[in-house]
Amino acid sequence: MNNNQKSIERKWWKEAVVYQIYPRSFKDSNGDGIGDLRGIIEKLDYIESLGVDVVWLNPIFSSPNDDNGYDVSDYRAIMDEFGTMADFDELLAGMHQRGIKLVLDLVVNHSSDEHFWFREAKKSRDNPYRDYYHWWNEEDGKPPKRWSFFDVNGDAWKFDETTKSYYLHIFSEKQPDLNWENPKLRQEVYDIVKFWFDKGIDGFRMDVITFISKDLPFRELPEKYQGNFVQYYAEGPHLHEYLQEFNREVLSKYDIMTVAEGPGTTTENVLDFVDEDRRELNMSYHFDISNLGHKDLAKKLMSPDGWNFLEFKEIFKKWDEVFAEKGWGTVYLGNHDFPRMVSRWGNDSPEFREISAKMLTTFLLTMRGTIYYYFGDELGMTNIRFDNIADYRDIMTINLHKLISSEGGDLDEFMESQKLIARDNGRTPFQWSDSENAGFTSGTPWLKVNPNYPEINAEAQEKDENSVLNYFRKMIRFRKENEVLIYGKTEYFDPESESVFAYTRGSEGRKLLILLNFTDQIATANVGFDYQSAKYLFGNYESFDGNLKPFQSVILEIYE
Ligand code: TEU
Ligand code: CA
Repeated sequence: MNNNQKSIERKWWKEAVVYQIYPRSFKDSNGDGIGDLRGIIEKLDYIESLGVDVVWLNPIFSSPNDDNGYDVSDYRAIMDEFGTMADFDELLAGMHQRGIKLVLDLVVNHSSDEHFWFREAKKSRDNPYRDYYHWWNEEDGKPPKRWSFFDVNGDAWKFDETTKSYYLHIFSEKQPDLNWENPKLRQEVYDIVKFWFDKGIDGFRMDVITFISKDLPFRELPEKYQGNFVQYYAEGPHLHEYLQEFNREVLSKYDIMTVAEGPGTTTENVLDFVDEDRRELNMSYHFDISNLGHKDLAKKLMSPDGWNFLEFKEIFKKWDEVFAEKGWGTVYLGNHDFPRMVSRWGNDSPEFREISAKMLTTFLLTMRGTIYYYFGDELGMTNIRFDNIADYRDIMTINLHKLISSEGGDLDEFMESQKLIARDNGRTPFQWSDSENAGFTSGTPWLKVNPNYPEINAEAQEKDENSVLNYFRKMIRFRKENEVLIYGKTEYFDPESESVFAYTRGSEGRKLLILLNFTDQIATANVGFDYQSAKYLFGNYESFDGNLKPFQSVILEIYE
C-alpha cells in the first residue's frame, strides 16, 4: 500500500460472511408448511458449522404476507406464522452464544395497508395519521404516472373511496409508501430501530431505502427518467438529509452494521451513501449484475442472447474500484429476489452443477467486500423452473402474468423467462435430507420443494468430503486464514477473456492469484506474467496443470 493512500479502517462487518436466511423456507418446526423461528433454532448448530459470521433474516415482523413479510403491520411484533417474541429472544441468544451476529430486515419505504397507521390514515383527510402516507386528492385531477412493481396495471396510485383520493404504492396496493417528509413518521422509524437495537440485534438490511424521499408535489416524470423510473425513485431530494438524520439520531449510537438495498445506486453516486465521512450507512448493494441479460427489466423478460461475461467482469471491477479508498462494498450472486446462483451464473446440469457451484463459491469468497451468501447455495440448490403459473406464490410473478395477459402480451415468453429469473426459484424450501419434503416440513410446504432433493440435500453432503457444502466450509476457513482476501487490494487481468475471470489479491509482501473458468471448456488465462511455478493453495479440482478444466477455480500464491 503506498503512503499517500488512506488505509482502510478495520471493522467486524467488513470481515464478515453474511448468511442470508429466508425464514419461510428454512425449516418448519410445527408442520404448517411454513418455516419459522423455532425451525431456525433447531438448525443453529448447522449454521454455526458453516463458519459464517452474521445471519441476515428476511422480515419476521407481523404481516398479512401480501409480499412475504415485506408488508409489515406491526414492527414490534413477530409474524404469527414465525412464532413469538420469546422464540425470537431464544434465537438471538442462541446465535450470540455461538458468536454469530444477527441482522434483521427493515422495511420502512412502505408499510402494510393493515398497519394501524394506514387504517387510521384512510379514515378521513384530517386524521392525525393522514400524513404518514402520500395522497393525491381527486379534485386535483389524475395524478402523474408512477410505475408500481407489483400492481396488476403497473399503476402506483390506488384510489381510496372513503377519502376520495389516491395513495402511492410503488410496490403492491397493500404496501402504501410511507411519508418521510413527516418528522413524526421519521421519529416512529427511529423508535422502532432503537427498540430492536436495545434488544441486542447487530444491524439492519434496509429494504429499498433509496426510495424513501419522494419528489413532492409529484411532478410529471422528467424526460431523462422516462423508462428509468428506478433511477428517479432513488434520487429523491431529501434522501441524504434523512439518512444523515437517521445516523445521527440512532445508528451512530450502536456498534451495528447497516446495508442499503440500493436499487438506483450507481458507481457515481454510491459513495454518497457509504463514504464514512458522510455518516450515513455502511454498505449498499447494487443491481447491475442481476440486471444483466434482460430485454425488459420491468416485465422480467430475458434477452435470447443471454448475459455477457465481459460485462459481468467489468461490473465487478468497477464496483470494487469505487471502494479502493473510501466506503466498503458488498458481494453477492443471489438472494430472495433472484434465481439460484448456480442456475443463473454457473451450469446446473448434472455434469457441471457441483463443480460450477464450487467455482462460484470460490469467486464470492475471494472478492473484496462483505460477502452475502444466500442459504441453499452452499448445497448448489437449483432453480425449480415451474411450467405452470399456479405453482408460483410470488405476487410479482403472479401480477406480472396478469398484466402481460391483459395487454395481450406473449405469456409463453414470460413463463420461459421466469424459469430463469422468477424469485420463487430462490425461495423453494431448503433441502435437508432425502426424506419426504426434503425434511423441511411434515405438512404441505407453502411452495413446492424442488424434486431434485433426493440427490441434492444437506444430509448427503455432510457425509461427502467433496460436497459443495464441505467446499463452502473450507473456503470460508481459507478466507479467514488469509487476511489478504479481506483487506488486500485487487488487480484485474485479461479483461478480454471470454472464459476466465483472473485477478490478484495483494497486501504487504503477499499476492494470491485467482483464476476462475466460467465455461464448460478447457481454458487458459493470459495474465501477463509467469505463474506456472506458483504454489497451488486451493481450488475445486485436485491440482492445477496450467490449463483450467471446465469451471475450474484455483488460488495460487505468487512470488514476484
Ligand atoms: O426489493 C426491491 C426491489 O427492487 C425488487 O422489487 C426488485 O426489483 C425485484 O425483486 C427484482 O426481481 C425489495 C425486497 O428485496 C423484495 O423482496 C420486496 O418484494 C420489495 O423490496 C418490496 O418490499
Ligand atoms: Ca411452521
